[in-house]
Amino acid sequence: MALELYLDMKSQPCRSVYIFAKKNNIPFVFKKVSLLKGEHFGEEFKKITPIKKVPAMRDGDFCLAESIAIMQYLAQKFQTPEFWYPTELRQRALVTEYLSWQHMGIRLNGSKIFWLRLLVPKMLGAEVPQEKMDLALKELNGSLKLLEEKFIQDKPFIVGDNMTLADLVAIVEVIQPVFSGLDVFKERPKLRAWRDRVQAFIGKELFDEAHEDIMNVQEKSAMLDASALELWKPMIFSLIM
Ligand SMILES: N[C@@H](CCC(=O)N[C@@H](CS)C(=O)NCC(=O)O)C(=O)O
Repeated sequence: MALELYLDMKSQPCRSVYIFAKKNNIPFVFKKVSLLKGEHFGEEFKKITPIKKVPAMRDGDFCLAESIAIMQYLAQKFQTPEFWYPTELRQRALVTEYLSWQHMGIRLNGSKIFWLRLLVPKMLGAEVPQEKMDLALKELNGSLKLLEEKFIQDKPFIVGDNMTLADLVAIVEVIQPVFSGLDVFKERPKLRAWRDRVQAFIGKELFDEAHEDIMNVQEKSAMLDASALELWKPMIFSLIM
């Protein structure tokens, strides 16, 4: 049975798993789980993971959730090149440090901006209170400053001269607010140079292919039906209340 990846390409962690698998020529079956249609709440997907979030993976009778766990599994199973997840003690610790920090350290703040700037007004027609927006921007700026000053510093990549899982996981999160019209790279030349290196490493074709769906999210969110909106309302209101 072929390895299955359950993905919605509007999701940042799904894009990192997708890029990782494609870049390493790992064969897989793409199983689309539409977040906007609420398919991740369905009975079928619950059998893959009761966590009810994408990405998820099935390899025979083995199911796994969480993007980082999936990529580490794939790296080990398919013996991907050493640079992705180096075995040297300190290098690996630094990759793990970033991967542990990023969930709350940057993903949360970048996602919040994406929701507040794009999906909340578009999906709900709701106005976001200015103080909520200001606070979210302040938090994102703090995250980006840490990414530049603590993690990237003056190195080509987060852990030094080579691309690792840390850079892949970082780029998909850092770029998410850009699709809501916020240019996070403006006035951040160091971050911009790092982005260019990471994108060049991944390759323009694969990078663009992975981001095609999110680029069109504005039109797609406008086509949502009311039942799908109901699924997301509690989460959306928690952001603006
Ligand atoms: N820590 C998880 C995060 C997974 C996650 O939050 N996925 C989102 C999409 S980006 C999701 O499925 N959300 C559905 C929901 O919250 O109901 C990972 O890295 O895989």
